[in-house]
Amino acid sequence: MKFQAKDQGLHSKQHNSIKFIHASDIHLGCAQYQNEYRADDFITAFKQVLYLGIKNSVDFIILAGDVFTSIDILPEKLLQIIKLLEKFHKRTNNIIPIIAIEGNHDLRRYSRGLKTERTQSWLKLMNHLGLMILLQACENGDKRQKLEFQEYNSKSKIGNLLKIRFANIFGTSYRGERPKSHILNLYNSIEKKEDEFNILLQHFGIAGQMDNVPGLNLCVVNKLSNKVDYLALGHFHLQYTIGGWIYNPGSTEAACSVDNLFNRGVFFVEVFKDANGFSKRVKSIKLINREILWKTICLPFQFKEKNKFFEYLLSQLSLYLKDFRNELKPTNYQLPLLYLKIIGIKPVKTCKITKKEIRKLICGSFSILDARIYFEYNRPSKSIVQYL
Ligand SMILES: [Mn+2]
Repeated sequence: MKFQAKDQGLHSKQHNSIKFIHASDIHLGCAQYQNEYRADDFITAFKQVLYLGIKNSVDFIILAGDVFTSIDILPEKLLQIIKLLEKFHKRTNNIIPIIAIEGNHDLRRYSRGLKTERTQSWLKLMNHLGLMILLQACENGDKRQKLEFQEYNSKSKIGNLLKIRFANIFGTSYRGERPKSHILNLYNSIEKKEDEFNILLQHFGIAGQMDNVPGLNLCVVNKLSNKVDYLALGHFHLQYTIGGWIYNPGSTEAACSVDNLFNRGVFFVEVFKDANGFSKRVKSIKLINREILWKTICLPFQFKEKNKFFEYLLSQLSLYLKDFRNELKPTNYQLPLLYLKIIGIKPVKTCKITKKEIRKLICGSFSILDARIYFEYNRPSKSIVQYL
């Protein structure tokens, strides 16, 4: 596999420009709500990332961690991902490397409730197979040792720095909530040359970008701006950019229900080099994700019979879902996923209504992919402005 992007008609003819796609938090293998089609949505989003790479004739694609959602994945899904990557490299003559780092989800230690001895990840397998380039430090077992960037060796498949034309791509794995010292280590280890464009791949969030989610202090991270031209982040699932050099694209599919409320996508970046230095153009591209519906139903009185409750539920939903009666295939992203909140007066206990039953009833009555049910009884409907 050739890592040096050669001009084969696919890349831009200008050697003074570099193009790349920056994506993050793909969460491959996510089997959300135990729905197989939903699991495929995450692979479909990844497919779109790869397609954008081809369409824009990029020099490389960078993935800033959480490429896989956990170490548990069904063989069928893994095979699907491997085949997708093989097809991508074949179609592009191996000239668009996919460069990744491990996020906290890639490095999960738990497998089916059991804690594994050491951290392991599917990205190490992808790296071994030559389907992705995993930027990681060589394992020397001594974490106190100074961080050193070593150029990726295509034979040993080891290294944490990849050079592509005038771009240097540095990357390290996620290892817990980063202390300030990590930024200092990065600062001391990264070499900055005037005529080279430094990209740093990291999996952490910046404090203040998401409510109630801890992150690194911007003042600390800002120190890197002398050494780094483009800080490619992942971790927070919503999109943000800071100071014209820090970029976080957000998750490619909604890995949890709140992700649906965030602005998310991928970045298409073009870097131009001229006598005055570098200039860049960063475009945020939205991906096509599964249609999501939010609905709140308020129970106006106490239901005493299950059948009456179900009748009411269906009549309320049919007003809302009447347009979704046409038969769409589950693979079609327009077939929606429904988030249903039931509020108002709780039916009597003897009704024994379960979420499982409601889900079955709704999925059997309307053209939807799946339904998630939340009971929030006995709250005044007025106070509920929006879901979540
Ligand atoms: Mn994530």
